[in-house]
Amino acid sequence: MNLKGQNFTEINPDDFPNSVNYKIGIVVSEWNIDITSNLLKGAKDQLVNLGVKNENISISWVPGSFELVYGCKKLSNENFDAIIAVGCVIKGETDHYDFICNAVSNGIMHLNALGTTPVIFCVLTDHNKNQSLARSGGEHGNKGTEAAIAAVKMISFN
Ligand code: DLZ
Repeated sequence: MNLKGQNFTEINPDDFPNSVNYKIGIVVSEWNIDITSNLLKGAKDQLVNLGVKNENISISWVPGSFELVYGCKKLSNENFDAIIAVGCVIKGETDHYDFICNAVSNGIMHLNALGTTPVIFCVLTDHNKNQSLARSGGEHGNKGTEAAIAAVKMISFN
């Protein structure tokens, strides 16, 4: 599979390996659930579009993006070929945003560096709700869709 330089939104499912037996775990944050449920839908729809069976897609919910790392760590000890972390952090008036963004991105990076199951980062880190809406099915597409493509690509990485 060579998709170098190709826009994620212009993929052809025929260019992908047979994904019928892939098992994917998706961990979703309840915080900003209107956004994260759209990201989840984008990811699920694209996985099915690429041939993954519905029954091989497992969805687990955590309270907020900070908890995504723990959720993904637990799933990485189970029998999944890839895990997708779905969250949405929106900047507020305090430094909370920076701490959560740093924690979740570093945490997921560590899971990838140390583990054997690819963990895909589908966490929006936006300055306002409009930016999040634009990236969860709006004018900038759906980052869940892109995360699904990344997951399938990483499973066949060698
Ligand atoms: C507390 C908090 C805040 C202020 N903002 C967000 C956010 O924008 N997105 C998100 O996913 N979670 C947020 N949280 C919740 C934290 O991720 C976490 O669930 C709590 O701090 C409990 O550990």
